Amino acid sequence: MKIVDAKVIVCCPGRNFVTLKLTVEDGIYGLGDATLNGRELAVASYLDDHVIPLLIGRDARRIEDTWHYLYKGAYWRRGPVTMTAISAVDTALWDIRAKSLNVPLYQLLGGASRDKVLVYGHASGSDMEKTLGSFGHFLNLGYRAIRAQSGVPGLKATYGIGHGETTYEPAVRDAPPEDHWSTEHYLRFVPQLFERLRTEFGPEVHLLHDAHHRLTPIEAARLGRDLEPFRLFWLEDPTAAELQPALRLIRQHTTTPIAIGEVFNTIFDCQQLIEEQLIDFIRSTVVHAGGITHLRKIAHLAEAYQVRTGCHGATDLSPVTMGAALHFDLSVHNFGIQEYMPHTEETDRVYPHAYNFRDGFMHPGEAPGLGVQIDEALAAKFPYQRAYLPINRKLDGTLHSW
Ligand code: CS2
Ligand code: MG
Repeated sequence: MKIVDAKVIVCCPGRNFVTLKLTVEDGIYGLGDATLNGRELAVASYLDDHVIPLLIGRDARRIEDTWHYLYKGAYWRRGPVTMTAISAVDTALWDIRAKSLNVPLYQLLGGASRDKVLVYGHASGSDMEKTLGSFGHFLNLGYRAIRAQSGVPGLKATYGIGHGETTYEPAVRDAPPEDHWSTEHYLRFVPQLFERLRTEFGPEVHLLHDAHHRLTPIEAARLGRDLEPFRLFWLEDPTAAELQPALRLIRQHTTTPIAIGEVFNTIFDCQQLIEEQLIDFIRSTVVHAGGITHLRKIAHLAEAYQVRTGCHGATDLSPVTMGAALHFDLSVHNFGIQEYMPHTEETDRVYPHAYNFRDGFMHPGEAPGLGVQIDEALAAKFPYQRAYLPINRKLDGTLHSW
């Protein structure tokens, strides 16, 4: 089953996506997402200039071997560009293999461990009242788990807030916009928000929140403690986790569950967090953490330590990642929850897919492979447009994590 063709498709149906399409001798093709928000063309070049020449003629069934061929063969290890490129190849190979056997991918991953995949939606608003309104809207849509992000009094703009009715889409054309930040304002406000959410919406709904790497460990410990009465499902990225031992300090002070890992790209980025049980959920997903092959290794390590998965699923990951993640979620034993932000209608038309949402749960569908296709003619009508994530400064102008 030789790979005979490989191409990188870059398109912008509302936001930029990079997709790898691999085709084998008998015409079967597989897709892999290669999107790295704000740095898309670096991965496109990595694939076009360095990886694709190595793939033509290789046996598409040798998925594990190809992973090591690209990882060890590069000599230079890890990093988001390399690992996103490897992820795309790996995902496309799994897609091809499952299609060639005429089964949905999850059947090759040990089969279904559950009937459906719990997902969380994204409530947000520029102030407390609007966030409560948005939260009620998500409950009406059937979500059982909802992340809440709100504008903070005293700050002009902050992370995670949608504009009007539109889905939250952080990338902005041309130059990166600047947000402003005050940890003091934020730490005063967030517990009030969650107190209101619990009071108005009761004890059943799962509440989630993302601090987006902005707190020091001791500030994060305080926030976790202040949120304990409201029983969060998780507090995400309370602090930047390049420094894994920092999580020890947070753990000593709070029982609020912690989720980390959307920016990680290998098992080595979360090994200490998992082995010391410093987190409760690992957020890494298919596109940035080495594809299905590597993400399963992360999940298996986590299983031994009772850490559950909670894959990243923002709209800057294409429907190809969403499809792949849902097969992974359905099959892996220690699944926790899946993030879900529906894509724009144009994106869904470019990437027709079998996955579906009902009553707060999703399913990858029964189509062979990932169950996600690409309409290349339509994709060509949406050319790439350079875009950046915002940057963030403290009120005195110091650059801070966004
Ligand atoms: C986020 C993302 O979904 C999340 O939890 O933190 O929105 C993240 O900011 C983007 O994926 C960055 O590209
Ligand atoms: Mg996040």
